[in-house]
Amino acid sequence: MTTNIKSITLRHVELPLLAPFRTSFGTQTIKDCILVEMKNSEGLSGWSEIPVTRDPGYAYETIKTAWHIAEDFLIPSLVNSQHQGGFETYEEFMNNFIHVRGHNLAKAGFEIAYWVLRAEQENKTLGEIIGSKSRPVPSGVSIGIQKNVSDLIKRINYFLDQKYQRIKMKIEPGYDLDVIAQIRKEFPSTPLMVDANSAYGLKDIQYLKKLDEFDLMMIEQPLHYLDIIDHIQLQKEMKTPICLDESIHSSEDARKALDSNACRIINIKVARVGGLMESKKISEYVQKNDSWQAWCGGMLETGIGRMINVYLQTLPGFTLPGDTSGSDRYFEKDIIDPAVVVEDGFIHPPKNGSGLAVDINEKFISEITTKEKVFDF
Ligand code: OSB
Ligand code: MG
Repeated sequence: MTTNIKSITLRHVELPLLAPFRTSFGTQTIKDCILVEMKNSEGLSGWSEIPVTRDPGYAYETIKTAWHIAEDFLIPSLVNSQHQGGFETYEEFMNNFIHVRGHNLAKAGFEIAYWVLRAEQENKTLGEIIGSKSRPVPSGVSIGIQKNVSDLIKRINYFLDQKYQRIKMKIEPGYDLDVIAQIRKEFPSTPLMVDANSAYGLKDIQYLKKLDEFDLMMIEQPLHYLDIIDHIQLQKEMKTPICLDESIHSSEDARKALDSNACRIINIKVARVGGLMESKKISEYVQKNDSWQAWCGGMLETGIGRMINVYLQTLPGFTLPGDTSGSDRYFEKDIIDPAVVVEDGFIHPPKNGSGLAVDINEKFISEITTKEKVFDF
């Protein structure tokens, strides 16, 4: 099926978070991102989200770099190809990005918008178009660093009452072993994991080994954000599975990390790995070995990015609860209708409809848009 792109609109939106989200790399109080709206010649729209922030705390990409890469390279290349007659295949579409190295978050925004638009054109849900069968998605929650342990306990109870299926707590030096020990004591059988966001180094191996005591599902990204090699050494010393997030930028990275035993679990973030097809490849690769698993990470996405994550996780390789929580965990009001809800620990993706199969609240989006540009093809 040919896709004829008529226009692309970029919008920088800002949505206040209900509570600040603190990690070892910084504190976020506002969710900002770039929304991509890709329109075809029949007036159908494919929406996606580039989950960049103002500062390069999690990834090197920011609102400004993603806008620059999109405006000056990705979109002009798409315009040029479109003038030679639309996009016959997915490969034809992706070929436009091979002359840009890196910048996966920006690229993924267009890759996903392409699939959502294709889904709209073929009257299928995004899940169907990426080849998955609908199923309820088990939901976990990621809890930021709190002021003290009693606040953290309150926060965990609040989410367990809502039946979230696993708790992830952020850690950093000084807020780790003691805190985890107290949490484990309070919640002896709760599925629990920790995420260090690269706050430790090889010098901490003996210290990190002590985490094996707490029956954690995994430790996420303990070492440097680009490292695979040092994690091999750490995983050799630890019983607890290591999960890599920041270090994995492609299915090739995932293959190298898993094959070398740098980790046994991959946190798949669709933006970080450059799109839905790369994510699917990783989810297929982990199925080659019984001791490997994958789950879907989060970037505090708006409803648009959140629905994309929901459909992605209906693929069979996603075997653990992910970080996709209900919209009400982040925002007073979401930009989609209905918002994402967690019922008895599960999100139920729409089975009928096309694209994301939810309404996009364009009026609300225009109220929270701080910069907008339309690129006509
Ligand atoms: O490391 O997984 C992470 C949020 C922003 C940047 C990095 C991370 C996170 C989360 C939150 O852990 C996941 C979510 O609730 O969307
Ligand atoms: Mg992480």
